[in-house]
Amino acid sequence: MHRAMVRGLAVATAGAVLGVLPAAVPSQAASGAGACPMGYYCGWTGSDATGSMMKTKTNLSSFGAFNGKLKWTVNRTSSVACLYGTDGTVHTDLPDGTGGGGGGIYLKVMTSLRFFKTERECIWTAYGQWYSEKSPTKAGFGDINGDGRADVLSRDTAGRLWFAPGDNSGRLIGGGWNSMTAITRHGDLTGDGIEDLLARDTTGKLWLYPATGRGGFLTRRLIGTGWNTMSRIAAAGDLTGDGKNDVLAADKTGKLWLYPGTGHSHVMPRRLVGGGWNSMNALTGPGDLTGDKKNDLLARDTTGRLWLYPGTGRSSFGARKLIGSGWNAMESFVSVGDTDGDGINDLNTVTNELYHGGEVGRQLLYSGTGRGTFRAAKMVNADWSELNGTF
Ligand SMILES: [Ca+2]
Ligand SMILES: [Ca+2]
Ligand SMILES: [Ca+2]
Ligand SMILES: [Ca+2]
Repeated sequence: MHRAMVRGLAVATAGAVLGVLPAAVPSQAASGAGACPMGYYCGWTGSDATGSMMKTKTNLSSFGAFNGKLKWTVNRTSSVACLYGTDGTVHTDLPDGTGGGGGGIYLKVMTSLRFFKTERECIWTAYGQWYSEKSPTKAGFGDINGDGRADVLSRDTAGRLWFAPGDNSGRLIGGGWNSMTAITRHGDLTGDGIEDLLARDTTGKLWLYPATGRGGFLTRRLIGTGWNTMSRIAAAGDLTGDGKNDVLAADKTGKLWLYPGTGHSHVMPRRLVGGGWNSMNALTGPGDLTGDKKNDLLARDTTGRLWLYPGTGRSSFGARKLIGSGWNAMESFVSVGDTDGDGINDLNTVTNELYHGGEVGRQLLYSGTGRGTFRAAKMVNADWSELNGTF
């Protein structure tokens, strides 16, 4: 399947990713797309897979004799093929399986190719580039490796989970995370003072991944089963006032439940917070936003309004306050504490197609005032599209 990369891609990056790679070697004349073996990317000098055929299963720094001559291609690999042109054009070509293939005027300038697991790697890193200032106060949560900078976890469309420590770099945590139907953070649940990770798999098991404090995770522990009855799972730090971090979950009937953490990788019997939470389609725990040192909750309703639920520190929330409307233009909420270095918790978001008429994948910073409000959004990065979740 051919897809043009759009959304304002930085064309100038194309040259930077190319190293010294073997050039294409012409193959024998072929009479159709079927001549392209499985596992290969093939190109032809004629339309509809006619003329001379080139094939490759490795990156090519040059198409050699086929530079500027291709009229038709098929991708029989299991990778995304990224084609780069002399004019800076980048074209992504998804795997075609046994069928597909296609051509277009864009092929006229294409001279090199690289294979990746995800589309966004044609021009970007596999993870969203994340920068955070060192916070003068202990983040409480948001800082997985304990260096004072809030960290972000980024899942790519191939299911790899990446650790982004806040200096625009990223490190692979591991693969297979697309089997998780919910991922949330916010707090140490094991009692070692290091922030951990929670994830629900497709069978409804809720897993705790104890963090090492160095950006990695230890062998997971089962928290419980039956969590498929929950439409949303969130954590907001300690809500009960005992200093141990807790878990929140809204079930499919709209009840919001609080699972008090024991601080020993378990949760205690749940308590009902309230009903009617079916009107909310996002929950996120930003820490204390109101300045009373009690953790709060943000919830977005189905009309796009964002509500602040101030925590009482006694397993409940006070009267909610409206933050504003239009928040349905957010794909993800990233609540990782203070990220601009003033010691006050902030909110970061990633935009979807509703933002400014289609500006997908913008990472916005809403700097907290510490009084339950945010300053106007600042766009920090424009390259957070085509991810499968940011946590
Ligand atoms: Ca950190
Ligand atoms: Ca821990
Ligand atoms: Ca508060
Ligand atoms: Ca801040």
